[in-house]
Amino acid sequence: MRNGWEEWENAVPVLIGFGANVSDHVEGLEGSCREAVKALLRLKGFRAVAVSSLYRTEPIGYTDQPWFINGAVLGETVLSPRELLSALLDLEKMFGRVRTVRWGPRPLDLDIIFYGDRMIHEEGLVIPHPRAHERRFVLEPASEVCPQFVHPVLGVSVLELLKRPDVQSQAVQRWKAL
Ligand code: PH2
Ligand code: MG
Ligand code: MG
Repeated sequence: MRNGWEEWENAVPVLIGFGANVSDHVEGLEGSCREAVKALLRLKGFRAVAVSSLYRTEPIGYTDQPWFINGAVLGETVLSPRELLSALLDLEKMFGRVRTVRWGPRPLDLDIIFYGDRMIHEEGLVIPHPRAHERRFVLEPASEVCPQFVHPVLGVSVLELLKRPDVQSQAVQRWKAL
């Protein structure tokens, strides 16, 4: 007889990165990040294992925008990559995300960084996240929750990636625990 736990035997470890740099929350970016993590914790088919601190991070890519708050949630999921992606996109919409400038300001960005050791290259879904390995705003919080996680394409741990000089040169400051 199924008791509701069996499905979790096949749960896959996943790393989700989050970030925001505009907010109309009364408690600002910290408030939106807290709400976003709470919403993640309520997501059916996903359970959190560890939540990182919040980091203040300089904008990468499109630099003429405010600094971000970034963090990461290590979890496990019984959702497929597509199901997880669509749940995250729904959450972004709930937080008022309207897609305009690529890499531009946003009230909430939720990215699947790792989905176990799966490598996926599909329209709208690339895992591992194609730029995570070169971004300190992803690697620094990730190193708190899964330092030994090995990047399935590069075969290098999060901690090793974080030590690279081109990554270390990006400004990232640990701000506070959530
Ligand atoms: N996200 C981007 C582009 N640049 N910079 C920082 N610091 N943090 C982000 O989350 C971020 C970014 C595209 O998703
Ligand atoms: Mg992103
Ligand atoms: Mg995104």
